[in-house]
Amino acid sequence: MTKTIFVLNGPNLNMLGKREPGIYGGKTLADIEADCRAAGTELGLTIDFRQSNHEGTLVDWLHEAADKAAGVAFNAGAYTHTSVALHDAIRAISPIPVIEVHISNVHAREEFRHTSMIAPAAKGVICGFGPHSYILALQALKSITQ
Ligand code: CA2
Repeated sequence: MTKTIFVLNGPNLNMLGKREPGIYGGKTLADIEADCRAAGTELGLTIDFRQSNHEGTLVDWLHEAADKAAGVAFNAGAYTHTSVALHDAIRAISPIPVIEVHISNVHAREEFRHTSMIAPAAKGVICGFGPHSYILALQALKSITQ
């Protein structure tokens, strides 16, 4: 049986490809989902790809991952920099590994993006490789999950 990986996306990521292509590139979230599904097929992973603009929904999905997923690739968007609730939810589903993902290099951007509330709870962080950050996270989850 293949492992299921949740790929969770937070606020405003549904706007990708429609605004600010200079920062995030031209791909839409649907394009990234298709890339993740193709990588999942190659890696032997089942991809469950979701996006919400609501913090509580993301908390609920992390809890759901504890029962249904071998790991989570998580782009929490701006909640990365603010959310104690997401930090706690990642801790709550331990030992399910959660990899923090960002399209942009948050450390090369505004100061407020340099802090992550979720990184201390995450297994690792991948940022700055554009949409390929998601594929790197899937490869890492493939290799660290049994
Ligand atoms: O680089 C990333 O993946 C981010 O998680 C993207 C978030 C940002 O708040 C994080 O600091 C880094 C933003 C999500 C997309 O926001 C858009 C805003 C306008 C137009 C298109 C997308």
